[in-house]
Amino acid sequence: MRVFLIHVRDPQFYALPAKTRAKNGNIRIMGFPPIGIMSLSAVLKRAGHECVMFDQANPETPNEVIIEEIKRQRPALVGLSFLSTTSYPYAKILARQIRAVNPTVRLAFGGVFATLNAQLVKLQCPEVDFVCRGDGEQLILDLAERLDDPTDVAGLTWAKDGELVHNPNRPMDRNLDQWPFPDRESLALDFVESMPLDVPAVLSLERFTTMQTSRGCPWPCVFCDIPIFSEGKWRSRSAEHVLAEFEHLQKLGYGSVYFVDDHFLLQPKRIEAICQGIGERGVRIHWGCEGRVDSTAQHLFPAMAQAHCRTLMFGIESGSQKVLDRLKKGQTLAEVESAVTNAKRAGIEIVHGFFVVGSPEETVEDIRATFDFASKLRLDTFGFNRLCVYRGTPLWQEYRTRLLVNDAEDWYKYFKCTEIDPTCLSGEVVNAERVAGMRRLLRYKFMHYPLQTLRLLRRFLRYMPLRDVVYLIVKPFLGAKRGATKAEVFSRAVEHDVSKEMAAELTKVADDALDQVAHESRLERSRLEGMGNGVVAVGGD
Ligand code: B12
Ligand code: SF4
Repeated sequence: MRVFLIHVRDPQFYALPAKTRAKNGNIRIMGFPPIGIMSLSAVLKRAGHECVMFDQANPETPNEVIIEEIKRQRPALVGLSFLSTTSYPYAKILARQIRAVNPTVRLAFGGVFATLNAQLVKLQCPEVDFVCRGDGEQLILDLAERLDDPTDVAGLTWAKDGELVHNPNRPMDRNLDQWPFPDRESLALDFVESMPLDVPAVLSLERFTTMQTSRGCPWPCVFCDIPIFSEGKWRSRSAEHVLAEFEHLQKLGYGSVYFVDDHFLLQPKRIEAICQGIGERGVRIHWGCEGRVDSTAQHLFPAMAQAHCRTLMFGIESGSQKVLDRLKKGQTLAEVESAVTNAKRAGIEIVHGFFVVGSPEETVEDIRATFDFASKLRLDTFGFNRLCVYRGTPLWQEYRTRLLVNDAEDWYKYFKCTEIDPTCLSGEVVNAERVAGMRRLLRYKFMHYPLQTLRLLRRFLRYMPLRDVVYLIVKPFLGAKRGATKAEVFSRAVEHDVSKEMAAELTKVADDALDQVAHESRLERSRLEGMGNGVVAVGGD
């Protein structure tokens, strides 16, 4: 069977060095590869199906081109994969455009957002035949076998005789080693490693990809839907399987890898075996991962550094214990300090902290405490995002009870907490504190950790023009927001605030206005391409 798989992105979440091509002729994109569809493609191909992938980060395959290909190649099934609330409007538009030209092709949605909102999505998008929930590997194989009567396909939400059918959940499969490595070589794209896109810096121009070595997280942080998506379980691939993938990637010429695991640092024995294997097998790939600060694997940070772990990212969230407790983060400030110190002592080159501001019950003093705390930590990089809420998280559930959101009307929207929660500070105050806090933090870093800061800047300078690095540093001191500058870097993420706002607004647009928005965004895209500054779109998390 011929299957098309499309990774639907909102254009805010990648950057495109438009004029650069890799040695193999591929277009180079700064962002994460679409590992979801790459995983499914490998599974389908192994089972003898034909699979064609499209990533919407590729400027050469906008909706119109994909639709032409559907008309030409007539796949039996088209799977649309998207991650989050913000890409759902784009997925809807594409699904409608496909349905308009082909009334019979089977359309399927999958990914975290679709999983957590399956029945509502199916009702809102009748043109989509199937909403696929949870892991997709076995599901897509089963679906391909039973396109005409998917009654027995677990994990599927569909309609029969006009009635919604919600098949039972698929039991969680712990054997992740059974699946082939993702199909990374079938898209005409190469990816460039950057910091997570809210830190607008290119770290390495080596061929970059992502890997998933484990799935899920059992903690109860109120703003996160992973525990619900993963049914509170953590599952992992064996060290042996991970090492075999590393060797495979090295042969293909990859130089850097980021793990998209929700919590890599969970099982010390597995980490130890991976690090040991990397040394024994001569794997030279640089890698990065995320984990909790209360990990019991911290004695392995030196082994990780030795095994080429260059980047370690912690969800620190706040410098106020009160706020951490409100967010049910289950960690203490002391744990944060010791994890960051241990990671730096171990020689991990870049230790990153994710923070949020604008949390419920957070005061101005709490925000200031957060920036002061971040200043004193030996972090190399940091991101301070406004806390957002979306359906599927415990916080959304709380807001429902408090009548701050209406599940029936708001389920596909996402909100900054400051917009809807009266226990939050206003958006203006949070933003003003954030700008002031960043200034203080940068000043502190330059004065107290000059060597660490200079080393990092040197690293950025290897891959970014000087003027862009300078802009990155002085931006927090400039005050008022500026529009896009000519001096944009590989990543225009320094400018991404405005586009992010626009993407968030799009989640609130009524269905019938979406097509107009899509048209405008195409025009905007052409405008950016025409600017010729080497960058088409931007990202941020
Ligand atoms: C890496 C990542 C990113 C990367 C981008 C990744 C990319 N490919 O472009 C970056 C940093 C850019 C990013 C950005 C954002 N992210 Co993010 N991201 C993740 C993360 C950590 C991993 C995703 C991943 O690669 N998974 C691995 C692959 C293998 O899994 P998968 O894609 O889910 O696919 C599997 C199944 O879902 C299924 N499947 C998927 N598609 C399909 C299709 C069909 C037809 C079928 C049958 C099955 C199927 O099969 C696959 C294999 O089992 C997830 C957390 C998570 N655990 O999912 C958050 C997550 C998806 N992100 C999230 C959010 C909120 C965002 C942002 C909106 C953040 C922000 N406020 O700015 C943006 C928006 C991005 C966008 N819309 O494009 C939320 C989504 C929550 C929600 N309900 O909306 C998550 C769940 C994290 C969280 N708890 O907060 N993100
Ligand atoms: S924020 Fe991190 S630690 Fe908390 S539940 Fe989500 S993945 Fe787990």
